[in-house]
Amino acid sequence: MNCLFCRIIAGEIPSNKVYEDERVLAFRDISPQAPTHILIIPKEHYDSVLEAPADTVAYMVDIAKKLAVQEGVDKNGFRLVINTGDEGGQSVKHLHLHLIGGRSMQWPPG
Ligand code: DGP
Repeated sequence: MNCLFCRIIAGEIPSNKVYEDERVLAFRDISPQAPTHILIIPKEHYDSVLEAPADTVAYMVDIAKKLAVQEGVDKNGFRLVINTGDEGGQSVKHLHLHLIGGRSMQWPPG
């Protein structure tokens, strides 16, 4: 298995888990861009959002909303990001949703 996030799901690589169920795993980003920076990933491998069924993406967003409340960033606001492809800045080719919050953010991003 050469997918980094599949190896995290399998427990071969440690992660700081914040949520897990039969469909998704959520863990803290190794290089946090804000006080809250969590990655929500499907347990089934999809290279990117382009390959994933809509219900999988919707489920990931639903979990992200719950984690935003759990993290206490729902009141002040947060950002959900799915980087896709090379120009989209996707470095890990396993679909992941970034939940980023806890500081003020500008738009557009750099
Ligand atoms: P992206 O650039 O959208 O593909 O985001 C990939 C993110 O994955 C990036 O913010 C850093 C994070 N990351 C990379 N390797 C690891 C790892 O081994 N553990 C954790 N927790 N996060 C990782």
